[in-house]
Amino acid sequence: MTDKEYMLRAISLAKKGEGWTNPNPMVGAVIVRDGRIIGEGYHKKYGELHAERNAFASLKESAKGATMYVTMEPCCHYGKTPPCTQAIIEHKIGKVVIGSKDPNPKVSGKGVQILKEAGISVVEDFLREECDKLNPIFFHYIKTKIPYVVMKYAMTLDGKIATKTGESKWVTGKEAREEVQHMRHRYMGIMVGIGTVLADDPMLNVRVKDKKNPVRIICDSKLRIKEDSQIVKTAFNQRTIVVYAYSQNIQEKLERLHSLGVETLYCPDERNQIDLKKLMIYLGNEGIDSILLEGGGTLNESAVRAGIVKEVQAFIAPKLFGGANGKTPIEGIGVNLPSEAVRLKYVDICQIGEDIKITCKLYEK
Ligand code: AOF
Ligand code: ZN
Repeated sequence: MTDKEYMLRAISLAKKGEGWTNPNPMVGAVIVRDGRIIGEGYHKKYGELHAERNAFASLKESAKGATMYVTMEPCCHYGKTPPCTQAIIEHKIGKVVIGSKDPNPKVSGKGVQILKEAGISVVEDFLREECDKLNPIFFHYIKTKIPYVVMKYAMTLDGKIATKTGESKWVTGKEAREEVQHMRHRYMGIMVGIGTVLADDPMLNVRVKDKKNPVRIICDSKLRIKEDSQIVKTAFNQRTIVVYAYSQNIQEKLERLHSLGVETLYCPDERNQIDLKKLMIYLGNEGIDSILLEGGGTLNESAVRAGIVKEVQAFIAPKLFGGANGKTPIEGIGVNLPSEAVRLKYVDICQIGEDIKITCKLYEK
């Protein structure tokens, strides 16, 4: 096997931690000696051993003089676990091949430095682009403490998310809807507007085995949520935060919601609408590193305007709904000129069942 193949193996190991490591990164490691993989591991779950230490734990022989391929710079700080650099030095690894840099201020180049000072040869930026693709959430969150927001929607080829009567079940096919279930596991939070809750009475949970549920965040400025909605009825099982912006005559309703297990957050802007930027700071402080924004069009528009959206994932179904009144992914009044468009950079396009998924990122401001 080549260096590239060993690193690709480390990347595929890292991916096994998807959804479980947040707000930590996904990391994979492979230990190779004399052309043989003698150990491998990945960061399985937040708070548990790092990839490198899991790789060492899998060894059945000494790793003296071996090469370690690791998708991210080994840490050198005492966090929930002791530094990986220490384990690498103790096991007398001869060479470390690293993909991504670790932007965590506690590491950020110091991991590499410690390894070099211990006489270990270090190769940096190896398959860096592929390794970086594992952790856009971590890279954003560790630097800003603000969640990475992914706006996701499903629309027809003529750009409708519902028919003129408001029906949206279903726009996309079975496979695309299953993919959304996996996406809900991947991100720590899921956010929708009250319009979607009143119209669809959704659960916003994950119905796939061995996956975890995201924290539900409902933007409900006038506190219209119904106490017999699916979301409120299941609030004891899945953390639910209802965000509101009006403060009149709501005390009793707030108390009832609290007794049903719902958390509430008063987060108004000067126009008595929800201040999404402030909300992101609050959620970031709660340890939520990523949010899947599932609409509807009004909240999507506010989120884009507030500048909180970092990535867009659009599912496009080969169908036409037509009608000037069919809902679109982003409502509001829109821009006047094409030159005023929010510009995105293309990341990926793939087919999922009969539908197409396009992923784009917003340019950093
Ligand atoms: C690694 N290998 O597999 C991961 C790393 O609180 P802790 O101890 O889990 O440390 C978390 C930090 O460690 C995280 O912010 C990031 O800088 C790094 N993650 N480092 O060497 C790993 N997951
Ligand atoms: Zn570590």
